[in-house]
Amino acid sequence: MRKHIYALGGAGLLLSVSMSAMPAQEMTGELPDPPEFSAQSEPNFVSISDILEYKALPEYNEPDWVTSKYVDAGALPPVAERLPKEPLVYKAANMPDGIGVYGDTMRHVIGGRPEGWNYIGGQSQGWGGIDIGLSECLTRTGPLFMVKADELEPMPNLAKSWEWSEDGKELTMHLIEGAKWSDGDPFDSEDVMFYWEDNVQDPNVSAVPSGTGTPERFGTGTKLEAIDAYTIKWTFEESFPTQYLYAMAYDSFCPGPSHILKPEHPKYSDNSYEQYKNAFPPEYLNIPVMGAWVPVEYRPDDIIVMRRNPYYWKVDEQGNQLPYLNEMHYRLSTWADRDVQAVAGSGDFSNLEQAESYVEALRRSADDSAPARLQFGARTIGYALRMNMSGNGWGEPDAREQAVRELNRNLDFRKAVTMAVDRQRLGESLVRGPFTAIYPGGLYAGTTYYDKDSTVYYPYNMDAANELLDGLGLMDTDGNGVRNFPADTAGGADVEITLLANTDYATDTNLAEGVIAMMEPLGLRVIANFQTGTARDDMAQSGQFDWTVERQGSEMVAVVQNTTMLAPTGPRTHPFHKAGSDGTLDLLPFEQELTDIVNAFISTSDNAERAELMKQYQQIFTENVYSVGLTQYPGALIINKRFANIPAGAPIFMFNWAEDNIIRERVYVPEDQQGDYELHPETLPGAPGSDGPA
Ligand code: BQZ
Repeated sequence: MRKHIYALGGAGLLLSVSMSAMPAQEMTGELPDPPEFSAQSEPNFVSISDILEYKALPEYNEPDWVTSKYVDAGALPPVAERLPKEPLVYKAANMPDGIGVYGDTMRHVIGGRPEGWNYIGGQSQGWGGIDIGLSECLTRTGPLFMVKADELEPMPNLAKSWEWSEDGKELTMHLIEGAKWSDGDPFDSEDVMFYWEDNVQDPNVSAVPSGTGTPERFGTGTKLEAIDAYTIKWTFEESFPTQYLYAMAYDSFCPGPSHILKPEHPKYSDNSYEQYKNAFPPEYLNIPVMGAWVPVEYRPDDIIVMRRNPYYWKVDEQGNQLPYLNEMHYRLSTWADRDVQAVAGSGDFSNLEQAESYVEALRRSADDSAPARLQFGARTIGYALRMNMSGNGWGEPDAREQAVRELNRNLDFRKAVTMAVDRQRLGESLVRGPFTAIYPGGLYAGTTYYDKDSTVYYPYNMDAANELLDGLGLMDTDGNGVRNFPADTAGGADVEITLLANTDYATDTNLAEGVIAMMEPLGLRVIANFQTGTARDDMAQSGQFDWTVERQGSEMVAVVQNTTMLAPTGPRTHPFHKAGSDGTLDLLPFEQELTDIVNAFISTSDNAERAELMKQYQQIFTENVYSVGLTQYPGALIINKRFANIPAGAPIFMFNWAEDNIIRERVYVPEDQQGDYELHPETLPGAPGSDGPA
């Protein structure tokens, strides 16, 4: 039975000092092992050189209709002239089903909506693989799930090779030579420098839509310069910070078409930053891309159709220009509908990531006649309750919000919250069975750098939780069942906390509602602030929240991807602690320790040292309840059975999402299984005769 210590007068809230009567060790407990759940298939581990190389081939091919309707008609140069000197060549031996054939479509269903095509200006295209397909980046990491652990390094992509200086402080990168944007304009270092100088370095340009394209992602003080059209040089403060090669992949270093974007940028026009960001609305078709498919049709709330890029700079070993698939659909629906349509066969692809859909998806896919195969991977989907840890103004808090942040910054408060969460019940509320696991926060169990002995777990314990809040002087002074701030804080009002969550996913809101309910016996009134995807993302990135419940990024799964986001290593890098209005980060001592560990991890290439640093990271993170882990479970790739070249063991989420991991440009449909799904057959983006409006 919980006792209330009624108000002893206006005792100030000693927010920075833990006052718990219960010794810390009594609150921790043995972390239960996750229920046994083995991934259904394992990758065939290879070297990067087994996957691809860059070389000139004796001849090149393209779909016959491109030759007859476009090249022979003089609308396009011959394919050999549309390709770089040494295209990126995918090796047949690494293609699960070998060299493919042209034709057919991949019908995606997505829950996001396109804001426009200015990805590097901060716009989202609706996620679900659209931006991944459009935005080719200097390096690539999605397919790294199939690369041998001892050879792990980002794959070359637009940067085809690189070498470090003797002292490891300079990295010279060689760009692919002669590649072109989908409108024929040359790709070169001008595109790279426009992205770096006028987007990443310009604080007025919102970082790429996921908020990750900020200077600190590449190290404090890092410089980048163009040596010539196809050579760039990075200069770092650290020695051999190979980590930053991961940041040069999606989503943080994917240059845009400077020949189209630069004239709209405020530095080169009379445009405002808002006008620059919105200069290419979804209706603007045939935006030049380096990706395999180009947007040719947009019907609001209905569909985005993309057609093959005639200048795509990748081929197979027989010289066939990729992609094999002529068309991409992105049906504008909901994320839950993506699962339903993929299982039913009216869609082709889904990342089964909402645990509520698992049982039905498994049931529907169990039948031999089911149109799609469902393949579970490791537990790489995880949710946490994250608290706004800024005490100096990030997101411009009012008095109540500031008082909540001061609570967030108090360890006893975070311990009380974490011990009020019944994780077993939370996981079972999503799906019963061997899927969900108790997740205490920090790095995910089962991934490379995880160490259970370094993981501190505070089991469900309502009595201890209430005792901690009593000890913080948060009393229910008006007897309405909700604790109050002390009289000298937020006017002694009820402790009300807003909880931001993404309504695009049932899982996000279900977990948020579970947390809200579990805070009631703790005397905290948590109020739902549920927003749709883009609005939620914008509010989270700009600090307009007290707490969020959200699915975490690849930094918790892969560690080497988005590493700088593991701690507040820069003013704008961390998901729930960015700099205040004065540009400074008011880190708590343990946050500074985490930041120092992450920076040390980035600065060393010694694997044993990196493993040790991540154990320290996990210990400090979980001991201090940096975020309140909730649940963790495996995702499953649902893909229509007609597609070939789907790599074994492709996770839906690890270094990136499956839309990147499966290497869609190599995926094909055998001729005898091709569907009649193309909406603009035998057309090219923007070229004369194409359906897509110019
Ligand atoms: C996968 C992914 C491909 C973003 C998005 C979405 C945004 C976040 C996150 C996922 C969607 C799908 O995730 O849920 O399965 O297809 O697109 O980009 O959640 O709201 O901001 O980080 O990737």
